[in-house]
Amino acid sequence: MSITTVSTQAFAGQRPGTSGLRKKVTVFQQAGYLENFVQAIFDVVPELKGGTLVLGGDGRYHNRAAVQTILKMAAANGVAKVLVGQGALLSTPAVSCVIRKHGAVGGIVLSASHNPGGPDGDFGIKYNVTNGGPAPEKITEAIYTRTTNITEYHAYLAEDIDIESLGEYTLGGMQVVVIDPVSDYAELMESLFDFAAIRAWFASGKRMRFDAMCAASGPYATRIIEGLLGAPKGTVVNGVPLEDFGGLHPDPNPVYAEDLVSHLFAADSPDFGAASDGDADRNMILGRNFIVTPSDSLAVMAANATLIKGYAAGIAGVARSMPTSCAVDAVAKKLGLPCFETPTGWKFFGNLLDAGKVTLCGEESYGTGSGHVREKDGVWAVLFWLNLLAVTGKSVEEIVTAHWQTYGRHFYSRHDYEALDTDAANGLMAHLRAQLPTLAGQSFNGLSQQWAVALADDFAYDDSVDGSRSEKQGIRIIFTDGSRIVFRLSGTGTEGATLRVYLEKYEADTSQHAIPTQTALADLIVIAGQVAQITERSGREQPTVVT
Ligand code: VG1
Ligand code: CO
Repeated sequence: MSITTVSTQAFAGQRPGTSGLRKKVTVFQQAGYLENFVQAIFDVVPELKGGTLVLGGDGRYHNRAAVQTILKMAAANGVAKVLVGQGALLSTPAVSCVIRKHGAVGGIVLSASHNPGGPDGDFGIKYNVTNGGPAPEKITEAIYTRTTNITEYHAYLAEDIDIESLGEYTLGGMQVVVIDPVSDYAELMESLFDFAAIRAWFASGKRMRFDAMCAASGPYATRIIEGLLGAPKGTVVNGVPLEDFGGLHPDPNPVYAEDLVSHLFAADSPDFGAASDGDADRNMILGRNFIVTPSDSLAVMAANATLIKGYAAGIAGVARSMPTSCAVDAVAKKLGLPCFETPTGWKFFGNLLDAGKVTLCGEESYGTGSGHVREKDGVWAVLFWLNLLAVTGKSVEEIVTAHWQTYGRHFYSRHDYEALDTDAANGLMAHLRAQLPTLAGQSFNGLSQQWAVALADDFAYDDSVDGSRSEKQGIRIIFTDGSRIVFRLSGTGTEGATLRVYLEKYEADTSQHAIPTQTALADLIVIAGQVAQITERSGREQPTVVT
């Protein structure tokens, strides 16, 4: 066999963040950088030898080159079979679906998700385990440790494989199958949702706009929504994945998906709008003249789950990441469902889903999903909402405002301060931590009321399934009325540090529900700025992105 062993030197800083290792493309283009990380995966997961690996990514620049490198390394490391998405494409939820369906040992996702792409943009790599979900911290830490002392990697010497068309090849003793990225996933969606009802909804003249943001969701949305569900051509826009996402920022929020928002707020607006991110695991939901916050979307899904085919028998429980609003908690309480609060990042939901403790999970960062896979799933969430619209005959706005009437409204916003000086950001967090012992009991003056702190801590999570503990997951300040301010630093950025400030206020009084969100949160915004000394320490008067 023509296997070569290449000596290599460890690179500093290969510790995966919230969702894999993300760096500038140019960092990954250094000789050995990708190879070291991939070899560390093979070294840490010996089961891959003789097993099946799933491989694909969000279509961004450098994916194709990385796939060729990884295929050769997989062959040299004794992998029996690789299922690779045609054109190197597989959305993150599709990787999860394919791992589970085909009994693979794991998968490698090549994605930097919502980060911009192209030669000057970002690249990323993430390992998913046998349940289809992101590797838990125990494994990501082992991979990281291995990268710190790696001295060689293995590769099979061969020509590149044609991954642009479906086919089967052999690379040494390894079988390579280039698979259709959509078909397994589409079949799973059809098993969960009432496609006939959604088809009838479109046939009745209802209109939708799905913005795939020139990223991975395009082929999935086009095949399912325009194909299987009969929506008119043109329903999916920006549906062809481009290596630089057309120069756009594939982050589905009102700031970066502004074009979609303007369509939904125009005179002849469609009934329903949606967008997804780079790797198609996020979703944004819009109605005519209406934006649904992700935290509310999760709560609405939980409250209405039994109306949806795949969840008609009821859901076991719900989980949300700590900074996500407590809207879903209110639903769980009323329906008598268990409700879990986990650290940020989908990897923390895996154990709960595997143990059958929860069915629906969500994050404030436009991520929702269920036990059908082990990743958040953008197109799934959109189909869930479409199914809900179809079976209720209601509009998005009617569904959400009725939800608020029943459960109260959790006003919610996230303020991001991007690309801060890393020392300044760390200093800000240290300053917050230093105040923790004395914050509880203190009162802050708002514009119209006093805000007394009931609890302040650095969130730690004890996994009830495997007993692992994750500390320092975000500073939370909880006020006596349940309102919250949460501070944490992003674990997905590639430039300096990003401070995320999460703001939440509960309002039971229906007459107050139409207040603009930033107005409703005005007191908390001021208090957050004071407690964290945001302007003094960051030099910023305003956040870079408000969602
Ligand atoms: C962000 C979000 C988090 C999400 C993660 C991965 O992480 O806040 O909720 O799970 O991105 O999503 P951070 O550490 O930057 O806050 V994706 O779609 O980028 O894989
Ligand atoms: Co993503």
